[in-house]
Amino acid sequence: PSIQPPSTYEPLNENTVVQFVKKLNYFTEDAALQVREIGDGNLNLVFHIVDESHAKSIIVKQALPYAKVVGESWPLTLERARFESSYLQKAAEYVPNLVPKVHYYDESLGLFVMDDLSSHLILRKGTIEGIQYPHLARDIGTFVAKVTFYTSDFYLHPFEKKQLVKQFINPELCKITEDLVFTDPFFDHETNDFPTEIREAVEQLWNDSELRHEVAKLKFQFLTQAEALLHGDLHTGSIFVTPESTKVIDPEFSFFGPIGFDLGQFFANIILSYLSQEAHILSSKERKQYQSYLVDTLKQTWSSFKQEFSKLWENEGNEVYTQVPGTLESFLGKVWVDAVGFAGCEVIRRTIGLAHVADLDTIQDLTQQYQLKEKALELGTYFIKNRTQITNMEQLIQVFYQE
Ligand code: SR1
Ligand code: MG
Repeated sequence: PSIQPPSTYEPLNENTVVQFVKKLNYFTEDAALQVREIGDGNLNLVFHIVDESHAKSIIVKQALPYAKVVGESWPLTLERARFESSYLQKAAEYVPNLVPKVHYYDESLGLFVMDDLSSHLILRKGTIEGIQYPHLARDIGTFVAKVTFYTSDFYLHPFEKKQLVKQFINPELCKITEDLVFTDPFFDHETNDFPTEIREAVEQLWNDSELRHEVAKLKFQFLTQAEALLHGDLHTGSIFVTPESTKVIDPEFSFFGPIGFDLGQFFANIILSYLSQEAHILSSKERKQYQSYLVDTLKQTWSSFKQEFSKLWENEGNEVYTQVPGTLESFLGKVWVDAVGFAGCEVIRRTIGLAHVADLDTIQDLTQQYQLKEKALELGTYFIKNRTQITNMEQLIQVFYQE
């Protein structure tokens, strides 16, 4: 279907964005503003606006009426600016220290204004450089636990929950995930992108009917299980970090879905970082240290999530079944199995689908890059097929961790 932006819509440029922010009275009238378009993602324009003399800065993020990564042939609704800013505002109710503050949202221009986080680094860049973030795991575990618990039926009145579900019906962005994460990589589809050298391994995956059946189950869970408000794209490019601070960004894919999806995407991207370190950190001693840090990050993320979610369930659960012994354990068991399966899908799609990760793609030694990509496909397949047998984090880690 063709999507027409409102007639008042225009994509801003470095001149018009300055005129726009001046009207918001965030900067003084006479401020000499410096502006740069810094968007390096797949979808939007991102302007960094600085008033050096008053040490003030801000970010303006504007949706384009198409996907930047592909071009105007892939139309996309501007409403994603609403999903993104509403999610950040919702998350700020529970974890204000873990998201940028939203200052302003403009529907007709498909944009919002938020805190400047340029003191932080994108986590994916940090992990490629081998930097450790001691608070990351606790922060992400807590983030997912709080945002999902407080937007679930375990906490909200069913009327309030359904009202919120309505607000976050996000069909277009969900469709991207349905296609790019759950469908295209498992078929010979034109959006796939992989070197011919690994074609045999990819064809093996396409011919694996057991794998496809399991992915089908995961896709239908994604389509139908409105457990809680999800970020929807929680990879390491959606997290800004310093060693002391974590900020989750880019929730334009937010919607009500299965909680394991956010955790699974995060796990998958940490695991892709683990695999690719073979090429990025050449000293084997330093590599092993960093890989062991990444493994600890996986363990602590899951344990923080579990601990925080359980605490909220016990102290603030409103649904009557939260009081029934065993219900929490069985729900957490479900979230775990889902997370392992979704992690498998994410590992595979980031290797052979449309949207890759720099962790693997920047590996200069192509023989090594292809070997690691094949390993990623094997791992992803194993997670998906064996997710009900991998009952805890120790077992998941054993699948790839060599001490
Ligand atoms: C067309 S968008 C491609 C990918 O970028 C986003 O960050 C999501 O991960 C999406 O799948
Ligand atoms: Mg994004």
